[in-house]
Amino acid sequence: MVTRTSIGALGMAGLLAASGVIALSGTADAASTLGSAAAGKGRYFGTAVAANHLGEAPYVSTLDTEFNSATPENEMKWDAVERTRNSFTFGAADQIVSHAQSKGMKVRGHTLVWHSQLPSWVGTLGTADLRTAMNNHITKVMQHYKGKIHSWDVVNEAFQDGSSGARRSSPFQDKLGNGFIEEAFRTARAADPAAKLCYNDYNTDGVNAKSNAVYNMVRDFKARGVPIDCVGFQSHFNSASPVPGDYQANLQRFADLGVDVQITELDIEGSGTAQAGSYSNVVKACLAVSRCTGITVWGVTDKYSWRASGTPLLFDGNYNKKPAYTAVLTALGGSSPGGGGGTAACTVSYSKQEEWSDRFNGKVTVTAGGSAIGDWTTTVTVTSPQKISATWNGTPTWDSSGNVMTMKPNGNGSLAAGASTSFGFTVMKNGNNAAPVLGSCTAS
Ligand code: G2I
Repeated sequence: MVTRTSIGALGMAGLLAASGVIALSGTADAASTLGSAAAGKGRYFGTAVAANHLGEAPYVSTLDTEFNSATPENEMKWDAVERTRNSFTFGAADQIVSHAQSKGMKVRGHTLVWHSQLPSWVGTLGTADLRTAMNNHITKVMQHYKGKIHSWDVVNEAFQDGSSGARRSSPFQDKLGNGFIEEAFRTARAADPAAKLCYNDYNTDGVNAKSNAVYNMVRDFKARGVPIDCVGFQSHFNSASPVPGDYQANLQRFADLGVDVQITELDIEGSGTAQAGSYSNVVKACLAVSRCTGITVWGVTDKYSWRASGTPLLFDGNYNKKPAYTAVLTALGGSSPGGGGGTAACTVSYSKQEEWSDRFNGKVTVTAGGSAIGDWTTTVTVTSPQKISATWNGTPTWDSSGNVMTMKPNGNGSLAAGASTSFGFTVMKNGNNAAPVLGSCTAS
């Protein structure tokens, strides 16, 4: 492979090193992101967010570009905000809430009363003390975020798996009895009357013994005037637990009780067209249920998923859009720039090549979609203070920051349907080893 150093790149990078602006390709239009496409259908499209990734430029740019709702993945849980009794620490959760608010995103609150990620002191309390502690926790956390949280998971995962339909053992269940759920919802309503109050669980996505038990509880709450506004369906799927055939019917039967339904933690293990098809089915089911108000996926990128080896999310570890992304966007009625009605005219993928202590080489493969293309363009964004010092097999131009490279072919850019070509570049790390972010591929 012939290496051709781009003088233009070096010059621009050197001149504009100070600006530090990160930008994605400027081709996005109203319905070309998950959030904007969902908004067009009157829904939100959110993701779980982890505060410790908010310093990673491609993570943040993907979050900000694509999503219009955020759920703190761990930062609002009991062990994070009240590790010691009545001593509240909101730093990491506040970071996510302020970031989301500054970008105009909604925030889902997750979660107030849950048996897991519960500090051990809670389990040592006697009944009366536990009741006080539970209500104090709900009240203090909700008051802190009053007016900032769209929906709260008030109680999470209170039912057992399997056929019993019974409640799960927890300090709350074991000491306060079945009534703890109702009490938690009443306390929550008093603490922030504007927030939607949700019950959230997994393995309740189809009609089964566990979802029947939740259904009966919600029906009882509605009949007795216990405040509940929504039910969250976590929707963690894999080959052993695929999207149920009666997923939409199950969402609908809950909606028919007079509550909103939300898909709260969606991820689907797999890859390629199979994964894309499952994602598409979930989105279509939500759109078919008028009270399904939004979808949250459980993370931005496969590499930070709680089950990363199952690659269950919409962006791969290098923040490339996966087929599942395109399927979701298409199901939401959006389309990728240059996407020609859902099937991308061309796609791009990134892989890291050789690496040295001070630099690494990247390779971008450009692949034509189902039709031949005459030309292509894509962008590569690096994180300041990184700089691209050399390129090969392409013709680069640069934005004013020097961090965004627009790459076109050398000469003839035509590709037959399904055919690929690639270009390469060297990234000077300057202390930062983040992977570059690719923009969409545009074909003509
Ligand atoms: O397990 C998947 C989800 C099921 N429904 C409730 C969700 O709250 C739950 O999220 C996961 C997070 O995605 C994980 O990130 O909850 C896990 C804990 O139950 C989270 O994992 C924990 C690890 O177990 C801890 O070791 C780690 O310190 O994440 C913590 C923070 O990174």
